[in-house]
Amino acid sequence: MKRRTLLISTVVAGALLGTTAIAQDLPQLEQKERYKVGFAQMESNNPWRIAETKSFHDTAEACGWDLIATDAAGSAAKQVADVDSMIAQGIDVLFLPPREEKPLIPAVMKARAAGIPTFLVDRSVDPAVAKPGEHFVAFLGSDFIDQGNRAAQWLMENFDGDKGVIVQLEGTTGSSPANDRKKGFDDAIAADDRFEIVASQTGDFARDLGRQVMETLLQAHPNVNVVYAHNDEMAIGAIQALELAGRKPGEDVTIVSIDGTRDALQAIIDGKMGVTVESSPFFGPLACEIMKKYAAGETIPEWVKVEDRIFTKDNAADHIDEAY
Ligand code: GYE
Repeated sequence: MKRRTLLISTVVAGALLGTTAIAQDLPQLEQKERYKVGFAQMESNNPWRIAETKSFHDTAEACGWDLIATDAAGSAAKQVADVDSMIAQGIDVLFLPPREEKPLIPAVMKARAAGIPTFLVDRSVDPAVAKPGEHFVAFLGSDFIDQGNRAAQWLMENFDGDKGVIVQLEGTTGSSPANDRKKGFDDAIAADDRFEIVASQTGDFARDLGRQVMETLLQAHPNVNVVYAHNDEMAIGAIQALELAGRKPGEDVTIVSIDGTRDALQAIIDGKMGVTVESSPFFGPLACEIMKKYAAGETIPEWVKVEDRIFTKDNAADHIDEAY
């Protein structure tokens, strides 16, 4: 069965904190047949990003979008420039996955000043500076702290050795998923004294860098027997490095990760990876739904939270056909 829509639960966290979006303060969006929509992608060097961009393209026709999609090729500065160019082209609405939490704040502020409603998708910006309901409408995405937490929980429940020596491969430095997936995992694992995190380094969410960093860390910590990667691409890179070094991922090294890519589900089926906590890239339909509600004058929660599943050997084969 194909699953191309995200499960969401809307969290009105703002209401509890007294910071509910005051719709009239934000740029409005009129109801019309067609919209000029900007989607400023950060990079296209991995299956997750490619699937997300495709999801926006696949949604465009049905949602009445004339879509302008750009690719910042891994540069926050180019992503800001891409948003500038979209503003100059007169977009009605902006969907922005900010590569890093701070460098993309100027893009959010410029869109706000130009009167363009902005929705952050899949990653967020530093909430101390740019706020939902004020500078942008809402963040559409996962709870990254919870994802890290669930990866740690699975490890604590399934690790059968005496001592877990963990290497952590972090995502892009300064990005919201890297910050929060680290926090969620580190906080949870600290409660179990079987485990020690001996190294935690960035692999920039990229397979090849994940492999290189793992190669280096293996030399410094040959006794590593757990790898926690902030995404599947780095986990697959780590598996390659481990195998090259004669290790047996899934047997003498437990691999835990996040995303749910096709290669990760295959690695689980092959017994090389233990778990991947889902982080879905299929944001197009959700973006359409929330944009239409906003145009209709509905109040949008500051965080439209995506519900994530978990993939293990018990269900990976059931989901590999829908993976990307
Ligand atoms: O996990 C990763 C991608 O921002 C949630 O970014 C996203 C993350 C995803 O590069 O694979």
